[in-house]
Amino acid sequence: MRNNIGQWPTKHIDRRTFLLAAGAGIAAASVQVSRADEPSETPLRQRAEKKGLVFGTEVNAGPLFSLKQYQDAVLRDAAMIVPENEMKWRPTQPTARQSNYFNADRIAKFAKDNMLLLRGHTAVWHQNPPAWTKDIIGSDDGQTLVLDHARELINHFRGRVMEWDVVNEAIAPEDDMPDNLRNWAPYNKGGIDFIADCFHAAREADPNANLYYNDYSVYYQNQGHRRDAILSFLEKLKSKGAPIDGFGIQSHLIANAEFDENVYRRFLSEVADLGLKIRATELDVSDVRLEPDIKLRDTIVAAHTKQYLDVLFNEPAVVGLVTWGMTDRFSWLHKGWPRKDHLRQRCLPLDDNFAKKPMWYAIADAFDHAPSR
Ligand code: 9MR
Repeated sequence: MRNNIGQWPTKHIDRRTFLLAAGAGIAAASVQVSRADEPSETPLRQRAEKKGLVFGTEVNAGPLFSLKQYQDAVLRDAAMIVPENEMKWRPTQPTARQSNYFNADRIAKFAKDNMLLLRGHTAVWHQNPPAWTKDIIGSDDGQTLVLDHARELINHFRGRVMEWDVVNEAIAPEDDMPDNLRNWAPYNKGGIDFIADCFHAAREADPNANLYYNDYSVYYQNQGHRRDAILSFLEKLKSKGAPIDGFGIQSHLIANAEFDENVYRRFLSEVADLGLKIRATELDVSDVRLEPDIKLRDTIVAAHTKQYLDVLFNEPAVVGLVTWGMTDRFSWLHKGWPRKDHLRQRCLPLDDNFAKKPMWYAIADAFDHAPSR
């Protein structure tokens, strides 16, 4: 069945949207008197665990260690956390001779103290090398520098990180390079063999961590070229013997984009056929294309979340879901992709004041209806 969210009216809620919304438990969201011990309020982590899945969220050290409501929200709903920026290359190695794991270590300790699983994000990413690496990355020593960084980072967290995004966002068909790799010097010089080397380095640095390739924009109708490119890339990586365990699907969704359930279902099963686990690693739903009305935005965002997660959780290779934050208050989207009317986006499960939004109930409902693993 084809669901063209792009054609939903944005002023009035049509019957299909209403039904999806109702199915997502959105009615419950409008009941302001709900109590914490009611079944409808059962935390997301428990609902996920019941199905053999894991619910997690991205965290940022700033609010995590200064804002009680933020920390409470994380501890209530999440069984897994991933640092938003703290493990990236720029903050962890500000100069060639100096490593700084202060914030990343604090988050790792927080995970341990609270018995949360920890994802590592991310060892190899074209977007985040510190300024001092620029000339070296472009030179013949570039691949070695990147590999050494991956090795050192992953080794530092050995035994503490359950799963690493070893390589992030390496596919860019628009760059017109061999194998659809991104136009970045280490990829230009080493190709997929270099990426396989990154995975080998990661496995050596922490033999017990699960190793993921992480990427975006594989969900919608107009992203078929990226689906094809990523599938063939993963296939080649596997056939070269790279120790890769899973594919992280970022899931930065767009309310009102054209989503075909069958196309996405098929894509997930093709990834699974490669013997890979799948995790949605960065879910949020941008409302940039929607009219300002809050109720309407929340309803459409929740309905889209539910529709997407229902397809995702039906694929047995899927192991869980991580949202790119719990609360609208700290979403990257406000700066990364601002609305034209300058209103704040309502893209995450909790609003700016940590109240549950229809999106929270949509995730809850998707877990409740997910087949057990
Ligand atoms: O949310 C992150 C934002 O705070 C950073 O400025 C940005 C650059 O490091 O990265 C954002 O997170 C990205 C993630 O690391 C990879 N996938 C896309 C995310 C949103 O841009």
